[in-house]
Order: sequence, then C-alpha cells, then structure tokens
Amino acid sequence: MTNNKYVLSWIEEMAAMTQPDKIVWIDGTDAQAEALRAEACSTGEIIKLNEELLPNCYLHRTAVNDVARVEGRTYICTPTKEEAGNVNNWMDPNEMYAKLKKLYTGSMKGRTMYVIPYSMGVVGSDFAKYGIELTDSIYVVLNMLIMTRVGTNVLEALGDSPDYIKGLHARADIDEENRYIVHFPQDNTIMSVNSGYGGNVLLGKKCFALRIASYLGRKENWMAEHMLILGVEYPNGEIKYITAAFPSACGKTNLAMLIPPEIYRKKGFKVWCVGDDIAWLRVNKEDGKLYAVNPENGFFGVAPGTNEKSNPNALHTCLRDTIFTNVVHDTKNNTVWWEGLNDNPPAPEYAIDWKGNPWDYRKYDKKDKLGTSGAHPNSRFTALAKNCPCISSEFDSLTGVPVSAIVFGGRRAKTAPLVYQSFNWQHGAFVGSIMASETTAAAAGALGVVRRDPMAMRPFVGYNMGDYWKHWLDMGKIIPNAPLIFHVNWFRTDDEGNFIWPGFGDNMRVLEWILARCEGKVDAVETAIGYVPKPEDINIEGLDLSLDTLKDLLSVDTESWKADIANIKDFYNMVGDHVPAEMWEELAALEARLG
Ligand code: GTP
Ligand code: SPV
Ligand code: MN
Repeated sequence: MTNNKYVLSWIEEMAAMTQPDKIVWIDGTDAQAEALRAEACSTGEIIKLNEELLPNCYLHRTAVNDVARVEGRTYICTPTKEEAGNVNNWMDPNEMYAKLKKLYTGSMKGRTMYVIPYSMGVVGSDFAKYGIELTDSIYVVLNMLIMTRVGTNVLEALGDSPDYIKGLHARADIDEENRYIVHFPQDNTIMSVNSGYGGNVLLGKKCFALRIASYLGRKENWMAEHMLILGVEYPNGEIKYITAAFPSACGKTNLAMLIPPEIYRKKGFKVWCVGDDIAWLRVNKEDGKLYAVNPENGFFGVAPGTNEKSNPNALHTCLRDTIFTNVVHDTKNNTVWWEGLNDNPPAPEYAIDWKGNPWDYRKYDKKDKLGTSGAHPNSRFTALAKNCPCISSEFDSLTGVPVSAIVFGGRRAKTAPLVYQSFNWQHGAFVGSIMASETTAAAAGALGVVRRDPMAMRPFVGYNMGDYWKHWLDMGKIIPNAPLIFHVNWFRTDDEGNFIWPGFGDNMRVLEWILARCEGKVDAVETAIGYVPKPEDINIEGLDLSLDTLKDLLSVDTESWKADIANIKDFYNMVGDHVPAEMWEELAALEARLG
C-alpha cells in the first residue's frame, strides 16, 4: 500500500518484536470493514444488534478490569523529567522502551496485526496530521474507522515523508499490573499495552490529538485542546462559534449537540455541532482570529444519561453505524439499554449487564451505581459525526471556524457561579489554570473528589503543565483578534444535592449572554473573579426558575473562593517552578480582590 521506507521499516521492526501470524493493511473500504465485523461477530468479540431497529450497530464488552482511561499508568517519556513536569508520570525513555519491549515481545503470536493509516483532520488540509496505528484488536480497527479518517488516501498524502505519528497497540493479556499508555513526544511515538478500552487504545484520540498534538502545538504555535466546538445560528442566519473545555464526562457532548429551548427555536435559533471532544486551534493570518477544527471523525460519547430529552441529537446519531461498549444487552429485541435512556429497562429474563451477566434492574441502587448498574457508568457509543442531525456544514472545512468565545467549565457543587467572564486573555488563561472539577467515571479512581483540572487538560498535556500555561499566555500575544474567555458551571447543587440549574438545552440561555458579551451588546457586573451577568440579562422565560434562584446561581461566594485559594497555591507549587510569573501575579490579584 505504500513505498514509504520509514513506514515500512518501522512496521517491520514492530512485527519482529510482536510476532503476529499475519499483517493486514486497513484500506478504508466498506468491504474490508464488513469482513472484519463478520469475523469479530464469529469470535464473539462484538455482537450484531437488531438490523431493523439499529442498522449496522454492534455491542462490545471490555474486560471488567478495563473500563476507563488509566491516568496512573499513562506516561510522558520525554528525555528529561523536567520536560514532562510534575503532573505527568515520567520514566527515562530508554528504560521505558526496554520495559515495553519485554511486554510486547511475542504478544501478537497467533494473532493478526492490523495496520491503520489514519488522519486527524481532513486529509490534505493545513490542519491535518497523519498517524499509523498497529493493533491486534478488530474492535480497535472498527472504532478507528469511525473516529478517524482511515484509508489509502492517508498514505498517498503522507508520500515519502517521515512525518507521521507511530502508534503500537497490543492487547497482550489485558493485565492491569502491566498496562501502560506511553508517549515519546520527541519520537512521535505512542505505545499502549494490556488494555482494550477507549482513550487507552484508540491512539488517534487522547494520545495523539491531545498529548502528542499539544507538544507539537507548542513548537509550532498552535493549540490542541480538550474542547467541543459549536456554532450558534441567529435568526438572521449569522453563525458564531464557541469552543468549550470541560473535564471528562462533564458535558461537552451534550453542549455540542444542544437543542435550544422552544422560545429560542421559535425565533429561529439553531445550534450546530462541529466537534464534541477535541479542538485544534490556529491563528488565521488573514483576519487575525483563532480558528478551530475538530480533528476527529466521530463521537466516543458517554451513554448513560443520554436520552430523547437530554440529548436527542446524540441519541439519533447512534441509531445506526454505531459500536456500543459496556451497555446493557436487551436480548428480547436484540437492542441496547443504559441508565437514563428511558424508564423501560429490559425485563430481568432478557437483560445482560456490561459484565455479561444476567441483570435485574430492580436491584439498581443509585448509591452503588458501579456495583448495581446494568451499563457501566463510563459505557460509550462510537458513532459517525456525519450521522449527527445537527452536524455543522463546516465539519469538513479545510480552514476551520472562527472562534468568538472560549468557555471553561467544571463540576462544582458550590464555588463557581453559573457563568462569568474573564477580564482579558491573561486573566482568562489564569481562570483556565485554576479550573477544578469533581472526578467522574471516565478515568479509573475515586469518584466525586474535587481536583484541579487546568483547561480540562490535566490528563492530556504532553509536556510540563507550567510550560503549557506559558504557551497559553504566548498564544494570547499572537492572536490579534482573540476570543473572549468565560467560565461556566452547570452543576451547582442545593442542600439536598439536586442540580439547581436545569442545564442541557437551557444552557443556550447562558450561551446567548456569552455571545452578547462578545458583540458588546450587554452589560455585566464586575466582581472579584470577573464579570458576572446582571440577573435580568439571562433569559429565564419559560423556565421553572425564579429570579432569586438565578441570583443565587450567579452569586460569588467570597468565603468559598478564599478557601479555594490555599488549594490553588498548593497546586501551583506542585506544578512547580515552570508556573509562569503571570499566573502567580493573577493569583495574588485575585486574593487581593477577594479581600
Ligand atoms: P467525555 O467524552 O468523557 O470527554 O465527556 P463529555 O464532557 O462529553 O460529557 P457528556 O456530555 O457525555 O456528559 C457527561 C455527563 O454529564 C452525562 O451524564 C450528562 O447527563 C451530564 N450532563 C451533561 N450536561 C449537563 C448539564 O447541563 N447539566 C447536568 N446536570 N448534567 C449534565
Ligand atoms: C475522556 O475521558 O475525556 C473521553 C473518553 O473522551 S476517552 O476516549 O476514553 O478518553
Ligand atoms: Mn473527552
């Protein structure tokens, strides 16, 4: 399929180490994909679902010990520890290569090695970067065919160049103790072993499009961010674009596919989805604005909670050509189910849970989700972007879309108000750097613990966090018409722990204020943390929410902010001496303003 000597010699070397029985090149054709699906069905790796109800859809279950990203086993192996920084795990590259070599040696015996040439971004565009993933998993191949642009045209576009990202994935024994997700940014190399799950193994996604890409972006003056991209269309047809960075399982897919409330729809507002997880951002030379593309080709979305009311667009996207991972199998209809899909879980005699065991929905206990749910809380759908009813006409754009606003956000029960605007780019970068959120099931580990997650990139920065913040500050200086930077929190709770803000489609009401600020069309109140809306400027028409409650949602709780400052300082100290002086100055200024 290619004469590229760099590609061929690397594959030869990897094959000599892993010793597969055969090597199969993935060409991106339907015929080949169909044959692979049939093969995976015959071995039980995937289950074909009801063709009438869910055409071309499949179910897969991972090993019980392999259901989320494993941050503790994810490494950035730069030549020095300082380059990787204190937030990342690091090991000397030579030591790590040696360790991995042992794990990979002979790991593909009796198996097939698939060669997946793929592109992040539209093949041939200025934004595009190419990768080749070697894997012994058909499930990975089928997911990559959805999540990235795969095929021989990638090899043609690459030509004789050595400029591609090497990715080696072996399932090996799915052994937790020997699971490693490793990046060697200086070698454009990613190595993953002993996992078969999502972000650990679909190497184009978090490993390449965030960790390696963030490293490249710093060198090449662009940005790779954990951000959705959406367009808000006004009644006059004009479209303004927003990117938003929320930590894993904190609402990116939902916001990206938002359906505006009825009062907005009647006026003619629409929302278009460009991307739901990753944005690559570059300065446009002509108009000096920041432009965004979504380098992915599909969505790897959280299933639980997705329903006709919360996110109808996501639901409709995954009614065809979709792979479901770790959801409930309804064997009566040969369909799937998950918590929060509807109130009709399959009857116990027809329900198989994510572990592959019979499942009785009556035993479900909200307090022990992980132990009693039918679908794993981090169960996912892999679906094609082009099947999304609200996919933007700019999805395949070669240049991307101009960004008016960047929005940060997290899950905070108390501290952060519904929305606030930063004073300027530097302060906005600071707001990003102090982001915090309660942890979710998207990564292995304790749930619901507040941790600092700067720019929603804590697990995804491919170099020193302090240098990453410096890169944000530097980018601000080379974007003549920079977006404004905001922070939102959909997750404030009352004393009983219920969410106060209705969220989902109603988040449109906040987006409207954000864009009005970008256009200079609405006033705001200056507070210690930034500009907050005047309560009357957030449209609550048609909502069961009083103006007083809204005032509460917008209030800045000075005491809890003061309490947060100590935690931020500890975090900055942990990030270490690469934290830019500007960030410390912003922190001191915030502390002073809080009084
Ligand atoms: P990753 O794919 O892990 O990066 O996650 P994501 O950021 O795309 O999160 P997603 O949109 O899948 O949402 C995750 C969870 O947050 C789901 O359980 C949603 O129901 C919930 N959620 C999303 N938006 C809102 C909101 O506006 N309000 C509330 N209360 N919950 C929300
Ligand atoms: C995330 O955890 O942010 C995801 C899912 O988008 S994974 O691809 O597993 O990283
Ligand atoms: Mn994500």
